Amino acid sequence: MEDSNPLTIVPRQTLSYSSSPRSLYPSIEVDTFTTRWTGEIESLYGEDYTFHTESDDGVRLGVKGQLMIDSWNGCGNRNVLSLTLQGGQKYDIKLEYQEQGAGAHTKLLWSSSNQTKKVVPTIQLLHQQLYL
Ligand SMILES: [Ca+2]
Repeated sequence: MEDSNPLTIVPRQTLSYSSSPRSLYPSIEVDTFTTRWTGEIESLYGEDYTFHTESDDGVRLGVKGQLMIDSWNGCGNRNVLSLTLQGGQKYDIKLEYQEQGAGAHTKLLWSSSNQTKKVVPTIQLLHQQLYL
């Protein structure tokens, strides 16, 4: 997949599919699909953040142009990434997800000393594009 050809420019939404994203985009297959979401994430505080991905199946997370979590061939993944962010800054972010079969879900959560662990809220995600 190339980033130059998004199929969908999505309204702001969380990166949390409790089932397959097919519920939102019925044109994709039930199994054996990949998605790529790109956009920006805006931090709230200048401090250390922990990003958490939860997915069935594989996931890759890139922040600031660097691949930070690479768990592409896993199943039932839970990954953690610690990163220092500046308050109120915007950072490029890319979340790729693949589904091989059976259950399908993915989530991007964050936590820091000033906020409890939760799905990254919609308002902190900007310029979203989704590649199916
Ligand atoms: Ca699966």
